[in-house]
Parts: sequence; structure tokens; C-alpha cells
Amino acid sequence: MVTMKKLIFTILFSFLLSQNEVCFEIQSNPYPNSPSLGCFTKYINVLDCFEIYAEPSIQDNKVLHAAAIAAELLDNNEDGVVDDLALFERLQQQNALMPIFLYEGSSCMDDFEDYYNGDGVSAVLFRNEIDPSQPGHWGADASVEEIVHTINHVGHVYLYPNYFDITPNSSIMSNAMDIARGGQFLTVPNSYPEESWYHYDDWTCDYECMAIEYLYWCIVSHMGILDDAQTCAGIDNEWELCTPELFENIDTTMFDLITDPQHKIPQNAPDGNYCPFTGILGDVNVDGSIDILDIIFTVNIVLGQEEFSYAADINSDNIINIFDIVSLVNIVLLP
Ligand SMILES: [Ca+2]
Ligand SMILES: [Ca+2]
Ligand SMILES: [Ca+2]
Ligand SMILES: [Ca+2]
Repeated sequence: MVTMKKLIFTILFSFLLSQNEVCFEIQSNPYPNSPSLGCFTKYINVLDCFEIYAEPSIQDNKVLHAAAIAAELLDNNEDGVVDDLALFERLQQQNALMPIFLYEGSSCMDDFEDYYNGDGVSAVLFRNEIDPSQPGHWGADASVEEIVHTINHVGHVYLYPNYFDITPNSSIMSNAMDIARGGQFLTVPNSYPEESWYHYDDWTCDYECMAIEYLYWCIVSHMGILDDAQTCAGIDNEWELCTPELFENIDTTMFDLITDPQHKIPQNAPDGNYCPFTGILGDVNVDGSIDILDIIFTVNIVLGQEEFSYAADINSDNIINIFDIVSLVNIVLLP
């Protein structure tokens, strides 16, 4: 009996742990009569610049997961504000969106392909390639990949052409890719040079498509999403720099490019949880004022006697430490 109770408790507990925290609500499709979008019934507007549309039978947790991933990529410090204002405006203006279809060739996908004539789409997602329990994991959850593609293609390529243009000889990235592939290949070569580390061999992927895939590999390698033996082995025929260390040490041009703070490329891997802090920064004990009590509370968080609170993360780096205490002391002493 005791064992049974323990078992049920364990199952319940692991179930609770496995649920991601996503502070979005699924809405009904605002365009039910649109020829291209009318077949979707589930909709989330992410940070007012990136929309998720899903067919009726896509599970809610998958729709929420796609929204969380988009939000984490756009608002990587999770303060509720898109990190790059120019990117926000561009995506909003282009009505950037991610459709989620039941399967390849569903009737909804047919409608979408026949009637959509905007410039806000660069990739799609299918129900069976979304796994909220393994955000971005290779072979399990394509949400990170497809949403990164869309944000890059609709946003960065247009906004920062000197850095991210995808045509030959056009940008720092296109030059870096020619080095990564061991030469400038306008079509897929019969074999890539031995020294190359990016050697995608899909004949349907042209030079521009290669560049979009390349940028994705760089971003997620740096985030550490690919850093496990199974993934490294699985993608080796396409991309060799599967750990952050390999990427930093070998593709130095792209490392410098995507870590340059001016481009505001997301650095932290999405974890599927997105609930930005909406209280008052510094009011850690939530009593409406910022004073000595909040400093004491923050010290207790640092000592592990209280739980993490976004209100105490004064410098918004997702860690609560001495820097937050110093900043809070300054706020209290010099209001
Ligand atoms: Ca932000
Ligand atoms: Ca998160
Ligand atoms: Ca307070
Ligand atoms: Ca902090």
C-alpha cells in the first residue's frame, strides 16, 4: 500500500515536473475566412511580432511549445521585450508566422500553399516533430530549427545584409560559409573537400538555402543544443562542430559574428519555459515598495533560503548574486 502511494506520488511528481511553464493562451484564429489561413483554429500572437497558427487537432501543449520557443528566441533574456527592436519591427511588418500542420500534404497545408502570398513564412512545422519535453533536441523537436530559420530569413538577412546576406560574396556569413564548406559551391559538389566542416549534400538545397541552414547550425552549436554524443554522430555527415568549444575554436568568423552583442542573436538555448516577470523589479517581497526588506530577501535568495525571484534579478541575467545585491543597495540608497 505504501509502495503504491509512493508510486502514484512519483508519477504525479514527474508529470508535474515535465510540464513546461508557458505564459501564453491559445486564442481562436483571428482570420477564419481567409483562404490561406482559414483552416487553422488555434492561434497565439507571440510578443506582437510572430504568430503561431495550428490546425484543430494539434495538441495545445505543442502549440504553446512553439510559442514559447519563438518567444525565447526573440526575447532571450525573458524580460517580456523583444531584444532587438529592429527585428521586432521587421517581423511585425512582414506578419512573420509559423504554421503547424497535421502532416505533410494535409488539406490545410494545400490551402496554405495555394493561397498564402505574404513574405512572413520561411518554414513550417508538423505535429509529429514537436516535442515539448525535449526542446530543440535533434530528431525529436524541430521547433527551434524551423523558428530560427523563419526569424533569420524574414528578419536578419534583410535587416543586416552586410553580415547575414545569403547570396554568394555578399556578407561576412556567406564568406564564412565558403570557408566552412571548403570552397564556394553554387551547387552541391560531388564531394566536399576533406578540410570542410559543413557539408550538407541535399541537392534540393541551393546556395541561399545552404546559408540559412548554416546560420542555424552556428546558432544552436553555440547554444549547446547539439552537445551530446548521439546528436554529434547523427549530424556528422552534415555539420561537424556539434559542441560550443568546437564551434568557437574552428568557425571563428561565425563565432565572432553571432556573439557580437550588436546583432542580438540569442545565446541561451530555449528550455520551453517562458513566463517573463511582470512585477516591479526590486520589489522582491512584493509589498509595493523597494527598501531594506527587499535587500534582506535578496540576500536570502543568494544564501539559498528563499526561492529564485525575477524581481531580485536586477541586471536580468537569470542569476541572483552579489551584483544584484549591490544594484539593489544602490537603488535603495539613491532612489
Ligand atoms: Ca528581452
Ligand atoms: Ca525559458
Ligand atoms: Ca518590497
Ligand atoms: Ca542577476
